[in-house]
Amino acid sequence: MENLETKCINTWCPGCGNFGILQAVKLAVNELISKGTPKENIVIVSDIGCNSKIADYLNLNSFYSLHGRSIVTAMGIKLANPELKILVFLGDGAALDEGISHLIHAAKRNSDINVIMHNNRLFALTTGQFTAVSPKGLKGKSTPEGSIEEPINPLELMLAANSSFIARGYSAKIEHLKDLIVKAVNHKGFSFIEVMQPCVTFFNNIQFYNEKVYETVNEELDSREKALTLIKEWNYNGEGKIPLGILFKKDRACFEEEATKHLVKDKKPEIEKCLQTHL
Ligand SMILES: Cc1ncc(C[n+]2csc(CCOP(=O)(O)OP(=O)(O)O)c2C)c(N)n1
Ligand code: SF4
Repeated sequence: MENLETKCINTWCPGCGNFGILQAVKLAVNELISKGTPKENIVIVSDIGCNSKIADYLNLNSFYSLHGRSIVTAMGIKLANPELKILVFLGDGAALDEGISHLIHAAKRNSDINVIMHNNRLFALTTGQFTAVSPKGLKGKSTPEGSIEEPINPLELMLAANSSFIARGYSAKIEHLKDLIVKAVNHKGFSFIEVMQPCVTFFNNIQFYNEKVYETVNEELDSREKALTLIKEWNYNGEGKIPLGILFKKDRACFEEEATKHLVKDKKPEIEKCLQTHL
């Protein structure tokens, strides 16, 4: 096992779902390394929020970004070096409020990056403001009388944005989440994993998730209709069961290959000359 520990003191609240995600990532990274991915080719791009401290707790190459811009930062890194395997960690506030346009465009472009959204359904680091996925009625710092808005369904959004890999995991199902992460990294193209992550301090729904989640194996992965049926089983308010697993996967050309194939073929001598001049 590769030692991925760092010297950083962990400041997550005891019992936080982020611990399960960290453990799943460690297992996934170890599996990728044992199957031939060089450790130095695995890059963490993290955002801002409780979730993003994960970069501090993993002894891997990493870059701190913020407010959903982690997604475009990751796209830039991937474009510069397509050999890299990039894991982007961000919260629901960053992905679906502050940086929602970046998420949609990365999915639309099929950029070969892996977005892992820690969904605790509120802004946790800033002590509990509502986000686009907070249930109607959620009481918090910004909604003392309860949120009056219906939540959006982020997986439905990803399907509409043409994401080529859509999955949902749960922070308490570590082995299952590890498998999702490995499969997402091995998928060529954009991947989106939503991880249900209880915030024990501001929105403790561990019991709710334990009762609601179930693992599914979708036999028609490239069917948009099937994916939509699974995705709509839960409405983010309360009703319905919560399916976990890969809910949609359909291969198509990825952004980095499309964007660079002409460049590499036609412009390589020019680029090399330019580099020589400037070095
Ligand atoms: C420029 C700037 N604006 C606002 C903030 C405050 N801020 C810190 S983290 C955060 C959002 C965190 O929420 P989320 O993305 O859901 O992650 P979580 O903390 O729940 O893991 C915000 C708004 C900041 N640090 N910097
Ligand atoms: S505030 Fe919530 S999300 Fe942040 S570390 Fe504590 S339990 Fe986890």
